[in-house]
Amino acid sequence: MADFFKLYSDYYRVPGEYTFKGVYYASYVRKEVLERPDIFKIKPDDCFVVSYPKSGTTWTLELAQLIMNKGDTSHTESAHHFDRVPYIEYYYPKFPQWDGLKLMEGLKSPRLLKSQLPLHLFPPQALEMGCKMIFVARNPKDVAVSYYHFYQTVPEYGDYKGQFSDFLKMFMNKKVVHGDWFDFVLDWWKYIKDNNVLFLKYEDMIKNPRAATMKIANYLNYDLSDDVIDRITDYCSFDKMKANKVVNFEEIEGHEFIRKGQKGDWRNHFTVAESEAFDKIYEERMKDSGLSFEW
Ligand code: PPS
Repeated sequence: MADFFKLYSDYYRVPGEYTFKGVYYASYVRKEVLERPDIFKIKPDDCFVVSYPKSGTTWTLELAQLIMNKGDTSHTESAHHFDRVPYIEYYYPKFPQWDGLKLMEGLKSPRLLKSQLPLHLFPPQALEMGCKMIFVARNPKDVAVSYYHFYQTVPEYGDYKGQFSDFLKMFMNKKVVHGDWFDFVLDWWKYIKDNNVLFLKYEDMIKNPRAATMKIANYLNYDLSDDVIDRITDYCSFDKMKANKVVNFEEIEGHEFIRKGQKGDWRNHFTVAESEAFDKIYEERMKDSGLSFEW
């Protein structure tokens, strides 16, 4: 079954590809910060939302930011999501305004920050300082599907036009940007279990979005009224986020960043054989972790 996802040597390469300490990256992940994480001037009251791509990061960040603003939407409405929430390792010349390092330096504390760095490349000073951290994870089949659509629309990944089956092979062979989902989630999971990290699953958030808002508010120590919790939850509902021009990427033609927002879209993409082969690898990789996901 290992050969099922065999990758051919002519698989798709992202612009400026490089591999750093076992993780595959495109040029938009600034190599300098991987080599020198001390460049980040972390503050003890920084709060991070950490995730593997396509796991519900943007949703979680919007919820957290509104909670930190006690439900006041004026700040959230005032600028694009990427202007308000630095993605700390991001730098892409086409969008210089979203330079993560520069943006985080200009923010007032307490800062809300996004990172998709694996544990071994995450700035260690943030862990030592005990910065607040919300980790959001999603079942890897839906992550692969969401990521496939993202690859086709975002300039950072070049001009990708592959089939899903080819993308899945790259996903299973650590050749998508940010590397292997299993390595990423399982490494972080070991840390999360022993530390004060809020761990959220995308599937739980979909099932009970209000509970997710409550969990984030409690974790960040914001005592908000039921009415404010309801308003924040509603403001960040899928339909409202999809229609929200400062979250969805209206300015990039053809880009559907807030796409489908469902559990189980993988059923529309995986063949039965792919799903069975994936399940075997999933069982093998996840066994003994105590972590499981709903499909
Ligand atoms: S990224 O690019 O890594 O930051 O993407 P990320 O934000 O982690 O994940 C994008 C997926 O999350 C879905 N999404 C939502 N689902 C439900 N409710 C809300 N409010 C919501 N906001 C974003 C988004 O549609 C992507 O999933 P797919 O499956 O592609 O629709």
